[in-house]
Amino acid sequence: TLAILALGLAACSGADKPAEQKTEAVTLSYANFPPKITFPCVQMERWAKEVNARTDGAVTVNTFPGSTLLGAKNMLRGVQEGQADIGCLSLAYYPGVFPCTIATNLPVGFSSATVASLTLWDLFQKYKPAEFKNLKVLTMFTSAPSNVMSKEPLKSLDDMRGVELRGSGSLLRMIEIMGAQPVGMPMSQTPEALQKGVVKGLVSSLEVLKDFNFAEICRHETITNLPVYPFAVVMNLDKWNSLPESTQKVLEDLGREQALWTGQYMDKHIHEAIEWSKEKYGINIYELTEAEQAKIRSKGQGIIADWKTEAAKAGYDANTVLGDVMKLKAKYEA
Ligand code: 3IO
Repeated sequence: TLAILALGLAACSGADKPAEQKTEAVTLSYANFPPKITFPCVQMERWAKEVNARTDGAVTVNTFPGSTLLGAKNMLRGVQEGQADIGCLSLAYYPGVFPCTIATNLPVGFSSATVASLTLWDLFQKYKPAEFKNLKVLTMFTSAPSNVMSKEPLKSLDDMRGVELRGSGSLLRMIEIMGAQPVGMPMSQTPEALQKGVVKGLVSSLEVLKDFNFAEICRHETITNLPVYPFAVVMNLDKWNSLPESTQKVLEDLGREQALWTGQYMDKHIHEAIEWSKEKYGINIYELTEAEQAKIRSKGQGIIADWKTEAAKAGYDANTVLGDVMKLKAKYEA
């Protein structure tokens, strides 16, 4: 009876490994471009903690927020070349590089970061697009729908005419459509550009009012429900291939969960940030008229048409990809 019991225990703990042979310890570096308190870094810390716990301490993740290891624009190459093991990419900062997954940056009217993040993750899983070749995608998520934050009140499209607004990706075209002056730069350069007056406002999700203290300088917010910004967390492929199978499984099992966690964190944090900004700075919030919103939506169709051309050139069946985005969006909004 004892022998049978011992065999059973051995099988449960993995019979091919002696019990004392633990998974080899590994330390991974994880680079991020914005400051530590912002949502890409909050999700990074959560991921690092979960990975350490779920590997029973075998994997330690050293995090580098605030562009201390890699910045917004050299993140992709830095991870490909192994300067960091893991990096957090804002896909809109790399025009033309991610023709498939950038579909989630189109003006399709996502209602939340949770819906958009799960849509992006599922889209990636379906297509496994070549745009991420030589990388392991660990998780993906998005910001919440983008709105205008500005120094002066921009209550109408008339008010926006010629006003320099910072954005990236499709948001640059949306800024142009609204009649404002688009200025492209990563989020990490925006505090300085606002300070210096190079831009009069920005277009992104509203939690930055609190996390970058933009509410102090941008007291006026115009609700526009513009596109979300998609992100990918990627690992150097050689590093991935060097990891034990058991560790790889932990990381793979965390991918979708982390996308959901981050979307939910963002959606909740937006509300906190708006309340905080109202109390601390008395920010003003404006809505465009229905006619102005309809005009923006209608002109946004041109961005979708141009994306289709680009995606087709890259070898994708653009109508099917966009159809998948719309189907997933409807599924997660239900
Ligand atoms: C973003 C990027 C860094 C820190 C906080 C943020 N909130 C929303 C974004 C989206 C983005 O990449 C951008 O450039 O607006």
